[in-house]
Amino acid sequence: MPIYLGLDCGTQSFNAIAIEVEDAERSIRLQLSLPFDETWPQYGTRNGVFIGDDPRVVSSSPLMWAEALDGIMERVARALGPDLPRVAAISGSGQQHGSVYLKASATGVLAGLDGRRALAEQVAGIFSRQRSPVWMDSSTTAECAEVAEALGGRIAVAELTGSRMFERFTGPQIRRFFKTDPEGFARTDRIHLVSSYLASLLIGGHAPIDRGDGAGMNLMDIARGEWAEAALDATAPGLRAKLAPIVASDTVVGRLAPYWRERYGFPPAAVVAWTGDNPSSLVGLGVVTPGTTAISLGTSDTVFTLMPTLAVDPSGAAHVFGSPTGGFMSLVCFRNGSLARERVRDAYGLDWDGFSAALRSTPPGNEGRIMLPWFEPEITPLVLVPGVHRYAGLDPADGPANVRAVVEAQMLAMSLHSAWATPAVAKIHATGGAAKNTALLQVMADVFGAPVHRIVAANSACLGAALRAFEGAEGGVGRWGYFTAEFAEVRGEEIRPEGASVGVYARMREQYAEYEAAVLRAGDGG
Ligand code: XUL
Repeated sequence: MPIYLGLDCGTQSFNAIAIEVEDAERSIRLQLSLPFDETWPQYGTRNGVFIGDDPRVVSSSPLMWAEALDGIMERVARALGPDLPRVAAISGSGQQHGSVYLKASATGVLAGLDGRRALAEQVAGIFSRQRSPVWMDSSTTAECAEVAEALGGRIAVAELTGSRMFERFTGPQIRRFFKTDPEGFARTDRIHLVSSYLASLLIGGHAPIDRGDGAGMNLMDIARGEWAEAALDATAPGLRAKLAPIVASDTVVGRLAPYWRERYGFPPAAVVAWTGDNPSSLVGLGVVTPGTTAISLGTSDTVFTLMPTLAVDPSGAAHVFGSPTGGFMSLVCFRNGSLARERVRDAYGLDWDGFSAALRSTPPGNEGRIMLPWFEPEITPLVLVPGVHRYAGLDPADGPANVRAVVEAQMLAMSLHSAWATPAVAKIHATGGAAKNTALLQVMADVFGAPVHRIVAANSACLGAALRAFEGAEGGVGRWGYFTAEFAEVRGEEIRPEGASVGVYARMREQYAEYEAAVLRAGDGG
């Protein structure tokens, strides 16, 4: 039975999931997770990154990622033992937006990797920039403004690239490198994303960038899936020549280089294009048919929707990336997620059971009482100065009413600010810590007017990579729905919307939008 390997270079750890798939049989064969700080302490990262003297500058080590790839492949080989020759295909996901800068000598080094010597030792000299900027970097505000200005403003950039200029996106990061270290930029022959860099190490040559991750750069024409010349020109001179071509996410970009056979005994498995962790998660969460949306309830809450046709957030708050299944995906992020829920829980001295009981003891719609839950600055809508606003007699002393108010506010905001992403939500896959809470998922089902399924996915990006390895190598287009749901471990019964509550929330959403608009207009929110 063939084995498909998914790798994931996250922010804090390098991960692997191997699945076995044949006809009706499918199972997870192996799961590994190696935290960078503990496994490779010699690099001195904290939570996988370096924070600069200026805390807006956040980077990691591309050499550490190479060593981690080597280390995880070694452990995978050991764990699979005599079954190693059954590895048919490999794909991966990388933290989005991060970039790796290589000298011209990299091409020869990649092509000549020697199985007798460790990977990191061989690639140590190929970088024209020792540190890779990562998604946590927010130091490029000036560069964002410069490129936006050249391209006709923030909404024009969003229409062209899928997102307005964001500090962490690769284009502004490249521009900052060009401005602050022009010699380093001139020495750079090739700029990779974390995803395409790691794929390059696997195939022993420069791998292309996939449409999913390419959309996180502010450099790709999102509609055409090709480099946007105007964005390249506005970013840095001669950039086009330093970038790999863009390919569809299910492209086989090569085969495992001889290095991996010589060193660990891997077969020449197909390598399917790596993508970003968010597109990969979309698949790992089983969002493979239009109308399905995933909602991840974590530190921040995130809404991911699969979009067969392109739509762009008119407010400029959200992102559009390429979907690995073809088409597009929206990503809308809300910073006041579990943090806001915890603040309310703690304010009334509750535990999570008490929080759920409070939700159950209050009526859907909260008798018209509404909260704007900006305990921290908010991403969607953009709120720079935090503030919690209460309306229609919501009494700060009334614990249960405030519990319901924060949950309803979050669900209403998610529904309101993801409504531009089409098609309408027909089914929700809920994941993340708070998805355990059935009373909360009932509010979700009622606000969205759609059934909710709870998904247990320990590492959805990594699982997505394994599923993509299968799909890309076996040409399994159309078979996604056939097995993703089983791997994504749909747990528990479906939580169905209740008709009367759906109507209550449809009216409440209008009211919520009015309150929100009034605060934003008044500038209280920043
Ligand atoms: C998305 C983003 C993060 C990174 C790291 O835009 O910045 O989700 O992909 O996970």
